[in-house]
Amino acid sequence: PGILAGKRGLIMGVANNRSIAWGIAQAARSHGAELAFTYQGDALKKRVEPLAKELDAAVVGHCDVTDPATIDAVFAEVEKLWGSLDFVVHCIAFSDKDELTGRYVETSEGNFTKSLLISCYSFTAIAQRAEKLMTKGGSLLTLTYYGAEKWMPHYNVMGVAKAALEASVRYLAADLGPQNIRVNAISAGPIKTLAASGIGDFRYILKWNEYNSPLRRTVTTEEVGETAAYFLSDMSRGVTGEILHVDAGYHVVG
Ligand code: 0WD
Repeated sequence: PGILAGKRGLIMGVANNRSIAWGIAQAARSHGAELAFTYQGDALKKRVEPLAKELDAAVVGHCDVTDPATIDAVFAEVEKLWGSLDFVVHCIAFSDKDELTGRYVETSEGNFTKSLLISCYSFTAIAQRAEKLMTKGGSLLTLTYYGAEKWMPHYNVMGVAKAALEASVRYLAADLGPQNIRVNAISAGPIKTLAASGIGDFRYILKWNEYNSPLRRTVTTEEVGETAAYFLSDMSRGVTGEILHVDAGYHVVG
């Protein structure tokens, strides 16, 4: 049996088949997990439903993390479906494209608040709901980026949001550890997805990583997915509060 056999998990943040969440879902399924997906809005529903079907997964409804009632609704659906939960994968981030270019100092209060709410607080909001269903322990996983640790061109308010997200991984790990709920993040190297296409000069960033990372290439959603499977499984049972780079080693360089 696979390392995730018998485990049931919720995948949040699939937009299409290039999403990191989709790479994680495929890996989790290949290792034996049973999955449920959320989608954000009707446009994505049409994309997510056929993808879910490919992995024999349930679709538990619309979730826009700026609307707490929709978070409650999808967790209520999960409870109805399974009664308990073993893992949640949070692959959700947003910032106004106009502020993912040029100078961070120009960030507006409105976009700052929205970016932090969607890209950082939502993970805590999800942890609050997941805790109640993780009666036998569990694993919460989020996605971050090197721009949390170092200045990166154009990443701007997302870098600030990811720094806060990484700090919240540590605080959540301490709070939920006594219930054997582990909280970790993968810091992924740049991958061409819908969200990434909003970042200024993204193609240049991809090339830069290709030329300069120790492995002299970028990473794939499959590779992020395999590392995610480790975090979601009991193979990582002694690991919490960790931020692991899956970035072809770029973090040792820049
Ligand atoms: O290079 C990259 N692509 C990296 C991405 C490197 C390192 C980290 N990441 C992170 C992102 O910051 C994000 O946290 O990985 C996570 C997943 O992003 P992705 O796979 O790159 O992007 P995408 O396929 O676009 O999925 C992000 C999804 C949204 O898609 P769009 O593009 O439609 O905004 O986040 C979801 C949505 O499905 N999302 C929301 N979900 C619920 N409520 C919301 C919201 N308000 N806003 C965005």
